[in-house]
This record gives sequence, structure tokens and C-alpha cells, in this order.
Amino acid sequence: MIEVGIVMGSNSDWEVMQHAARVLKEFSVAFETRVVSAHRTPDLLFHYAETARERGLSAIIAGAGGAAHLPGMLAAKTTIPVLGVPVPSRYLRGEDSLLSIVQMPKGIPVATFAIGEAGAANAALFALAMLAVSRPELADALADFRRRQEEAVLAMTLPEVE
Ligand code: RP5
Repeated sequence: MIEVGIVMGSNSDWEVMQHAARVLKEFSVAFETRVVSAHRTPDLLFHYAETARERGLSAIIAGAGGAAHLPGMLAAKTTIPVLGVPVPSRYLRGEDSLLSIVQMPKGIPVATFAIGEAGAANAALFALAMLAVSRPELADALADFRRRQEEAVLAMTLPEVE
């Protein structure tokens, strides 16, 4: 069963959003990927959000750039948690995306992550952490992941000064 939906406003967002997919794949959590544009395919957006719960999704990771209303509009139409990823935009480097996603008015929350690749990967890790609340094997896998990260940093060396 698909557990997490990864949606994005355009296939041009894939370069960033693939990092969410890669993390979920690494942890063997089933996900789907879809292009859903808030302003270009609004009916599809409503349909996706309205059917998310009955299809068994536990979280939706939504990435968009510019006036990025995709995460907020999805959150308006479903009570499944929506994790927003600001995609870097051409002219404002994603600051527009970030502010559009993070500044949700009170009442309809969107959990907002960093601009770009780090945000996409962290949104997936956050979705895993939510699933891991009731799944000990996922909690163990997350702990392992952190241990490996820690070991990698501890093994880092720096060049000698000449
Ligand atoms: C947004 O407009 C998308 O999320 C994308 O980040 C941006 C540009 O879309 P394209 O013109 O590349 O399709 O809706």
C-alpha cells in the first residue's frame, strides 16, 4: 500500500523532489510521485487531496516553486499531514517559494522545510519519523541512518596547512 505521496507543481521540480523519493526508497517505504499544479490543474489537486485518506496515505510531501500554493491548497482539502518543500525559483532563488509555503495563515498548517534538496530529503525523513511512531522497525532504521551519518562526520579529516 502506498504510504506517502510526493507531489510537485511541475516536472521541472523533479530535480529537487527526487531527493525525497530517494530517501523513502532507501527505507523501503512505498510512495507515489505525481505532478499536480495548483493553478494549472486545480481540479486534479482537489481530487488528489480529497482521495488521499481513503487511499491510505499517511503524509503528502508537496514541492513547488514561485507563488507556491500547492502545499497550502492540498492542506486545505485534506487532514493528512502536508510537508511543504520550497523549490528554488528562477528569479528569487526560492525565497518566494519558502515564504509562500511557510506563511500559512492560522488554521491550516503546512510543515515547511528548507529550500531545495535538503528540504526534500528532510521532508522524507520527517515523514519516516511520523510513521516510526508506531513502527519500531522504522525507528530502528532511522537510528541506524543517524549512526552512519555520525560515523561519517567522525571520520572526516582536514588538510594540513602548508
Ligand atoms: C511552479 O512553477 C512549479 O512548482 C515550478 O517550480 C514552477 C515552474 O514550473 P514550469 O514552468 O517549469 O512548469 O508551479
